[in-house]
Amino acid sequence: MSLWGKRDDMVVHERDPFNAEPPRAALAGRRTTPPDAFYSRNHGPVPDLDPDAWRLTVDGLVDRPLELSLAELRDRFAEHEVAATLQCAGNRRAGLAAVRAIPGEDPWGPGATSTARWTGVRLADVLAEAGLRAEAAHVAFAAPDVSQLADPPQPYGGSIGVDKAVRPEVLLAWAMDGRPLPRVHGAPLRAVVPGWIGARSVKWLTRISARAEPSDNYFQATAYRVLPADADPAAGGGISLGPITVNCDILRPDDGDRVPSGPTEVTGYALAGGDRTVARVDVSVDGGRSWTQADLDDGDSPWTWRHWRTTLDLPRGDVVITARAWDSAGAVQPESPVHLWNPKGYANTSWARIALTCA
Ligand code: MTE
Ligand code: MO
Repeated sequence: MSLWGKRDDMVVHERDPFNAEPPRAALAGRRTTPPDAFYSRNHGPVPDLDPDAWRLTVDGLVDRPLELSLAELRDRFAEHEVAATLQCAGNRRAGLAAVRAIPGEDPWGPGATSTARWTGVRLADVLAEAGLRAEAAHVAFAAPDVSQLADPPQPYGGSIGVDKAVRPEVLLAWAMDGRPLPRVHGAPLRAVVPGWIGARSVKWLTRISARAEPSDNYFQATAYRVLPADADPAAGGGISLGPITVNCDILRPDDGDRVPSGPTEVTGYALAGGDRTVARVDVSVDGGRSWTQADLDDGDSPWTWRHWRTTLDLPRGDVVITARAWDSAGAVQPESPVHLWNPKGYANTSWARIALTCA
């Protein structure tokens, strides 16, 4: 039986809370990810909110606090659509766990990355209506789901800087690919913060608070931070993750495939994050001594991944293909996950790698 309307071949890390990613093949060559293949990352049980009873509170450092029903949100603000890729900070954690164990965290593969067209209103418009005060420096999101894995249990939330919050791409979305948001993806309303780690795109949104400081929610203050390798993850500290850093993966062929030798099409995606764009993707069959530049598609918006493709002449035997993306600021993915290992296993942006057997 399919879980939460997802494909049967999803890699399910946990059933409850539901955490699942699509196989590479489900992402390959598709600009948007069908909802039945879109990864799902949940820290607690999925809430079942009655859309008629649901209200969004906007408070904190604003002149006119608001309480809005879904109908009021739709009537009072202009509707916008943004195509955006979400990527979990735990994407590719398995590559870090191979360097050194990461207890208590799921070993996500390459599939905690998916793209949709999101429809809703601009957070900027709602904040303007509420009269955002000059002393507001952060905008916090809160939701009713509670993680039982944290000790003590913790409700979900997070925040983004006000500079990002007032940008036109940041939405309060009620639809995904033109259909009502599925429950598991945050119905009736979620934040969509393109270019930032998925954790800031808070689902089942019930409260938006303008603040002088970042949210003190556990998932902002303690989790989703890159700690020094020798730190105790429960102690917090470290670097708070916001904008994504440049990343890519190989989507076809799949890791472990047996393929004929000779000219072979290799495809994948690259995602820049923040305000940057993908500038180039290099692909190598000799561990990075020589590189071929892949062809990149346009991407549906500045906030989506770009798919890339190239044809490589594969020799017989065991072949490792690597890929690395460069962004518009000249940053490139680091070679090895050894450079990136951190106690919670976030932000593995090391070179993409697949191993093939070529006959
Ligand atoms: N919002 C709430 N309320 N609860 C959550 O557990 N998970 C976050 C974010 N928003 C989460 C949440 C994380 S870590 C990610 S990566 C994205 O939602 C995943 O969004 P998706 O499940 O729609 O793919
Ligand atoms: Mo995430």
